[in-house]
Amino acid sequence: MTHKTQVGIIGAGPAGLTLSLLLHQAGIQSVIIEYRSRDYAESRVRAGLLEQNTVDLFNELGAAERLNKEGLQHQGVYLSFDGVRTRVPFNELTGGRGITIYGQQEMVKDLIKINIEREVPIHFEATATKLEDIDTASPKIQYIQNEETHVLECDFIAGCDGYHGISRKSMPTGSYNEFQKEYPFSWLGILAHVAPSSDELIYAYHERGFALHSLRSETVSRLYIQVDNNDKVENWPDKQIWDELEIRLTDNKGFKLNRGEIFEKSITPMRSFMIDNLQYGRLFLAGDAGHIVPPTGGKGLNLAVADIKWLSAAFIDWYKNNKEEPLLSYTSNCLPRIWRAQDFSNFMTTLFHKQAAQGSFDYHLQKAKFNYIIQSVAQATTIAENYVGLKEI
Ligand code: RFL
Ligand code: PHB
Repeated sequence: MTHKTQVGIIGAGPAGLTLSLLLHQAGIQSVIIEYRSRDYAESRVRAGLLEQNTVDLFNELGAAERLNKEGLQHQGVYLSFDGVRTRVPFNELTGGRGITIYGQQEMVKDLIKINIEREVPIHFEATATKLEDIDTASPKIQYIQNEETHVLECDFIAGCDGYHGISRKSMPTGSYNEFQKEYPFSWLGILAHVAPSSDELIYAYHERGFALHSLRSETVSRLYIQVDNNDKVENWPDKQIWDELEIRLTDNKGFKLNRGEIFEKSITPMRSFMIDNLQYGRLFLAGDAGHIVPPTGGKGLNLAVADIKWLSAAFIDWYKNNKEEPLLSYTSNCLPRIWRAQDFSNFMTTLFHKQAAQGSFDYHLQKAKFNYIIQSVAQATTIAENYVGLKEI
């Protein structure tokens, strides 16, 4: 079957679902093709940290009712190194800005519900298999659903299909350069039915490796520990995870870890990935399809939403004002912000992970960087403004 729309969107992650709502608000049609089932997309556990800009956009879209009710607002973050803990107060250092903790899967649930209420078509369990004619005015997405091949003809294709999707791979060789950094460690992340042991997030360097204390609600905690790249979830019985978290998070401020039932456990590799061109012809990439940051800065989802802000504005200008320039400037408008987040994510990753022998030259450099946060308001402000997200994106 062949059908038509104005913007064909591949992927019902935060990027694709936000784009469709912004286009709908402007009276522009779109169709989303999503490989996974609705149930799977709504239960995939990932991010939790939303920047102010992201929350503001969901409010503008009328998609923040539950986020405003259930999201947890934080005005600071704890950073700890070898058990010495400091706090970076965002509100003091950034003129009242902060972050909101709200699970990505909750946000995806909200966005899917609102898309469906607004009658935006989402085809679940539909796999985009081929992009055709992307350098013409009538690009096409070939996809398979229920073992049948379909074609979606569009004016534009938005590749919001994540790192493993087909959009980036459909851009011709030579149309972009790739930059990549693989880190020699991964995160073992858990969700547990237990009250958070801290009112704000804690990022901790310990000689046994990094640990992060995050949370989802008054009764659910989200915690991570650094593990080796080839480690397996099966190697980590629950008690061992709690013991390790306790060792790594213990500090000079009397931290006490609450333990509870672990109901989710997974290992995520740490990678930085970047390309220097997000457009080829009528195909535009947004979110993880075009860039990956290690999760230490909490930036991936926020970058995806910020890309979409630019992309939707450019589509709207094209349809409403007959202007092509914003579409042609999409890449150059996005890249500086993405590189800034790449740098911050790499900074946080190298500062808090165990990479060098305890007491070595590189260890002392890490520690000096941490001490500088305590010594210098300028350095603490640099961290605060990057962490909450720069206002101008
Ligand atoms: P997604 O969410 O990967 O969505 C892409 C969608 O495309 C679908 N797809 C296809 N559909 C049709 N045909 C095909 N051929 C397809 N190929 C793929 C997929 O099924 C999927 O539904 O990309 P998007 O929208 O760009 O969103 C990016 C974010 O998901 C990601 O950056 C964040 O989760 C990163 N991240 C964090 N970001 C933050 O801003 N704050 C955080 O606190 C944060 N913590 C994290 C994170 C990511 C983590 N992991 C698991 C990688 C913590 C972790 C542990
Ligand atoms: C999370 O809550 O899942 C989270 C928070 C901060 C990060 C990464 C993940 O830097």
